[in-house]
Amino acid sequence: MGQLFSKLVYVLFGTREVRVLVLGLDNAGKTTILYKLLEPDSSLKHTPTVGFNLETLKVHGLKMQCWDLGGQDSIRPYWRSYFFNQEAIVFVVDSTDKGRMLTAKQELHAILTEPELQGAVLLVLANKQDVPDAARVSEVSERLGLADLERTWTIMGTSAERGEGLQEAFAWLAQRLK
Ligand SMILES: Nc1nc2c(ncn2[C@@H]2O[C@H](COP(=O)(O)OP(=O)(O)OP(=O)(O)O)[C@@H](O)[C@H]2O)c(=O)[nH]1
Ligand SMILES: [Mg+2]
Repeated sequence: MGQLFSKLVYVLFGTREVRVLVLGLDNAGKTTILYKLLEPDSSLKHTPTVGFNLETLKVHGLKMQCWDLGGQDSIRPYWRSYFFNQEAIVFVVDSTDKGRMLTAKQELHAILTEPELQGAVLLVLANKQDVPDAARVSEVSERLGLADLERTWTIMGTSAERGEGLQEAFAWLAQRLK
């Protein structure tokens, strides 16, 4: 119903608002990504998110209401409280954290089985590509088992620290959601 209303507003007024979940393990860079997109010149260091941050990004005429949830182990069980009416998932991975790539895979695949998120577009961000020994995008894709996913998805490399790859990634998302 919410999505239908949003699409009707778009047809009538030319602006559409969508809800976007920003998920991933703690320390992946979710909050840094969100605020770098909002304020490209900022180099703020963020403390771990307890609860969530909610910010609206305007990308290609689309208003993205971004729900950036804390990724700590103890907080992850609460993610599902936010799944209602979300049209996209941005799943952020710390490409330097090879020891927790399997955990990231398990969390991602658990989310993707949620009935409320069946229609959601998936954007995976292999973040921290500025770090020399970070896993490359193809390796992250393989380790997360993305190849066989049956939904609209892509994976892109980003560096939130440098602000690289973020505009392109969210532009891809906007195009898919329009
Ligand atoms: N080198 C590098 N460091 C990054 C990058 N993105 C984020 N960081 C750092 O990674 C740490 C965690 O970033 P956050 O944005 O707080 O991570 P988060 O995913 O929001 O973490 P939680 O809120 O605990 O779930 C911070 O010290 C950031 O400065 C990046 O692209 N490159
Ligand atoms: Mg955070």
